[in-house]
Order: sequence, then C-alpha cells, then structure tokens
Amino acid sequence: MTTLDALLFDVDGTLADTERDGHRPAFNMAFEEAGLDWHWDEALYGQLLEVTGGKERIKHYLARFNPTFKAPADLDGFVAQLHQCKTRHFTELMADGRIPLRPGVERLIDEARASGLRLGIATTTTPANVEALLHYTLGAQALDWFEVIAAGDVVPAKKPAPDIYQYALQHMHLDPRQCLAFEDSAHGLRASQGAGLATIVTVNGYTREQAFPGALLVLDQFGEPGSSFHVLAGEPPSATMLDVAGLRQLHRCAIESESEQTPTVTTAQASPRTST
Ligand code: XBP
Ligand code: MG
Repeated sequence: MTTLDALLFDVDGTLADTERDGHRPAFNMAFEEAGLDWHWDEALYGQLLEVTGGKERIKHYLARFNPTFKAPADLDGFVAQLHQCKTRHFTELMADGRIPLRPGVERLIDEARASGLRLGIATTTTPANVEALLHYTLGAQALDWFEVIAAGDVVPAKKPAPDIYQYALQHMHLDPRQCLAFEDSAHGLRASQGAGLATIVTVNGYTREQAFPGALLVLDQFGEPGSSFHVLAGEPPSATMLDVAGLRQLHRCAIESESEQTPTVTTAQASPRTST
C-alpha cells in the first residue's frame, strides 16, 4: 500500500492570502515608482489573476486592458525591470508582517514535521517572495523545512501546466501517489492534478466561486482549535480541522479509490484490434 510520505504546498492563496493585499499593492507601487498611471484595483486584479506569473500578468494587462500604451521596443526588458521592482515591494511588505499565514497552516506544518512527513513547495511566484513569506512568518530556519522550493521561472510553463509540480516531485524523488498537494485556485488544481497529485483546496476571496473538479476536499481553511473549517465539497475525516491523521486517512481513500478505478485490461482490450 502506497503510504503518505510528503505534502506539497502551493504558496499564494494557500499558505497565505497574498494576492489582494500583497501582490496587488506591490504591483501598484512598482507602477507608481516607474511613473506609470496604471492602477490595479481589487476587481481588475481578480480578472488579471486568470493569468499566472507576474510578468505574464503585466503583458496580459497591456494586451487586454491597456492596448494603447506605447510600450518600449524591448518589452520583455521593460516588464522584467518592472517586475523586479514589484518583487522588491512585495518582499518589503512581507518584512513589515503585512500578510500572516492562513489559519491552520503553521499548525499543520509543525504536525507534519513532527510526524516525519517531507515538505515541498510548488508555486508560480518568484523564489524571493517565498523566502520572504516563510522567513517573516515562520522564521529563517523554515526555509530548510522544505526540501524543494519549486518557484517561478524554473520551469518553462506556469500553472495550470503541471511543470512546477513535476519539477518538485523529480527533485524530491517522489511518486505523486506518495503525496498530497494543497492548492487555492482552479489553475493550481489543474497543475497538481496534471502531475498526478491528489489535492486539497482551500479557497479564498478570489477563488471561492471557481470549480474544483476532482479535488479530494474543498475547504475555506485548514482549521484551528476553536476555529473549525467549513466544507465546500468532499467528506473530511474530521469535523473541524485538517491534521496529519486525517490527511493519512484521506490519502488512503484516494489510493484505494484510484486502484478501484484503474481499469484492468481485459483480454478483449489486450488483443490487437482486428481490422474490419
Ligand atoms: C500565484 C501566481 C503568482 C503571483 C504573483 O502563484 O500566479 O504569479 O500572483 O507572483 P501560486 P509573481 O498560487 O502558484 O503560488 O509576481 O512573483 O509571479
Ligand atoms: Mg495559489
């Protein structure tokens, strides 16, 4: 029986609710510093989240919402510089402690470590952002708790492509069946499922209305003692919060149901189709 050996976490929206009050203001600060009159309000940013990756998001904004902007000849260089400035602002917001971890995240990570589960990260965001978030919420030593921080441009295709999860699995020498993934968005779920990972979703303000077909569970948070999660889909092993025992139970069910669904090749299927 394949056991649960590792947890793979998405970052933005999963470990912390970073998009509305972290990345979005960081983008706006970078635009202002560059002398641009661009402003991404909450509603526009919710539309722009359709595109993952900050640099890709800026290009999408120009093409879709600001097509008359006279972009410099070296658009890639211009966007890259703007994005570096944005990342600086985001990491400064993390240093100011502006974005806490979501409920239950620190508790579950501590429990997972204590029970010997291996930890990895698979995110579209820039590595510096992950390091800043972990450093300023869990402490500098937390960077060592994750065997792999698979982030940003290390893979050619960003979520919903599965590349970043495949990168993490390869570097941790894991089979997807040994793991559970944690995501917050439909794009993220498609990425983790594309890499063969059973996935638990915790929604946030921007993703609450999205569809999460095939997710093991859809919750509003991991839950804390005294602050139960609310179940949006699936059947949680416990009524109040995600813990390691519950994850092991969920994982067992996922493996069992997968083996029940794996079609056994019948002789009719196995024999070569005779041309008619
Ligand atoms: C979410 C993303 C990222 C962030 C912005 O990443 O799509 O692009 O919105 O970060 P995930 P960058 O949910 O996979 O953690 O500007 O550094 O891309
Ligand atoms: Mg996310």
